[in-house]
Amino acid sequence: MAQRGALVVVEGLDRAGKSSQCELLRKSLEESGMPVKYIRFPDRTTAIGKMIDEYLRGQSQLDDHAIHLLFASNRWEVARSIEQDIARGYNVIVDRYSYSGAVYSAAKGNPNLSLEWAWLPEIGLPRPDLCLFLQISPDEAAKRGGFGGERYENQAMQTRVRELFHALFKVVRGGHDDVQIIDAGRSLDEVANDIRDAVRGCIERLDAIGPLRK
Ligand code: 2DT
Ligand code: MG
Repeated sequence: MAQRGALVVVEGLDRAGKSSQCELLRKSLEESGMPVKYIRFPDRTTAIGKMIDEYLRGQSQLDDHAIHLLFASNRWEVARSIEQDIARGYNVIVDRYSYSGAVYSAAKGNPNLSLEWAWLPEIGLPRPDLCLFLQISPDEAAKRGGFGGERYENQAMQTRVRELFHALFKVVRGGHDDVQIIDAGRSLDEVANDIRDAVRGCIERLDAIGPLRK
């Protein structure tokens, strides 16, 4: 059987360049003859994703816990297909994943929605072999243009999200080398080179990592 693919997650704040970098990574892997699939969360095309989209665009109101669980469900509904793609040898690049899920919900400041609570519905999902956190300073983010009109796209939320991403990565990093922080304040090419090297390193380590983890 062919070697399994790698599950690579790209995380970061808004305007860190996640989507551009995912596209560059996809191209670079494909050019080296490696099979690739790209997915992003939220996946707004499914029934659950449409509810998320309406919420984000301010067209519906939902309890903080309810929307949180919809975001998690939006991952669970494709968990099996991710596992199958990985088993068939595809390297799956994921634009936002459980980390955004836990952090954005906990950043709302609801006293009944802690980071710990927010993480629970993520347990059991396919675990990334590598998570690249694209780090960008508030100044650099501001230079890259104003906020869009969606929920969460405001300064207070972004500041809290930044703090919580760091808090979360401190926990998940313990004992693992599967989270790498990338300075995304540099040029597109510099960032892309670091990402490509990290992902190639991960693909080379797959034998040592063994089967896809939960
Ligand atoms: P995009 O701007 O990347 O479309 O994201 N979010 C995302 C959550 O609150 N929970 C999640 O589980 C995920 C994946 C981050 C839209 C917004 O949705 C937030 C920004
Ligand atoms: Mg956005």
